Amino acid sequence: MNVLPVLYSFRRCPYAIRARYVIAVLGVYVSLREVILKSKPEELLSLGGRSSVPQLIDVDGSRYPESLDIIFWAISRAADNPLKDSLWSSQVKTQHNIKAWIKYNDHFFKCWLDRYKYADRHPEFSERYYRNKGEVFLRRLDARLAKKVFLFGNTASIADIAVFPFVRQFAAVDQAWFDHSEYNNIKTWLAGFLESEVFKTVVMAKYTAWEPRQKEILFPAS
Ligand SMILES: N[C@@H](CCC(=O)N[C@@H](CS)C(=O)NCC(=O)O)C(=O)O
Repeated sequence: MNVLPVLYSFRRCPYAIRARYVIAVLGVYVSLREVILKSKPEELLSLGGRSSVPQLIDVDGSRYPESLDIIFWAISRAADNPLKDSLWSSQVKTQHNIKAWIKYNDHFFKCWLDRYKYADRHPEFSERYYRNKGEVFLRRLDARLAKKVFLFGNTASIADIAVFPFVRQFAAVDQAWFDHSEYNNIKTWLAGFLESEVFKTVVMAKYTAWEPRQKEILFPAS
């Protein structure tokens, strides 16, 4: 049995980034295992079923195979941290809307992001076509951020944290285009995350691929 919950993670994966971000800001400790997707460790594969990252295995063996499961797990472990109330509203209507934004990201935006990023693998349409499709999401996000600093008010919710790693990728496909785009509210919002200490030094800290007998990596590192 592990002393700490184990988080299988991959540094650049947007799903893993959002899980690590919530874990980091809530200060819930896990043992981080960096995974190379092309050579996943036997310990992850032998769990059976899906072997995507992030995945969390709690000390009692409970398994959380999706980034959102991990985010809610972290919130449930942070009972004494007042920050959890701004990340996840206690109001049912807001909870519903937070989930709707995450769904919109995961099931609509992500699909066009992948095509935009790898337009050469989807030659049916041009890179610009895929970018235009993704901009439908960006326009809505920007309009929302014109009214509030974050999606649900003046503090970040899990919707912001779940979405920003994907917008980061979209922006990076053609950084010059993004920098000159009209999405000024998104630029400010995104920079707030990317330039934060927690993102730069904790969430995106680099680790070598995990090996079974190595020393445990405590995350978030103090
Ligand atoms: N719905 C999953 C998606 C996770 C996912 O697709 N992760 C990618 C890396 S970014 C992955 O593990 N790909 C390799 C695989 O699926 O085996 C979540 O929210 O955690």
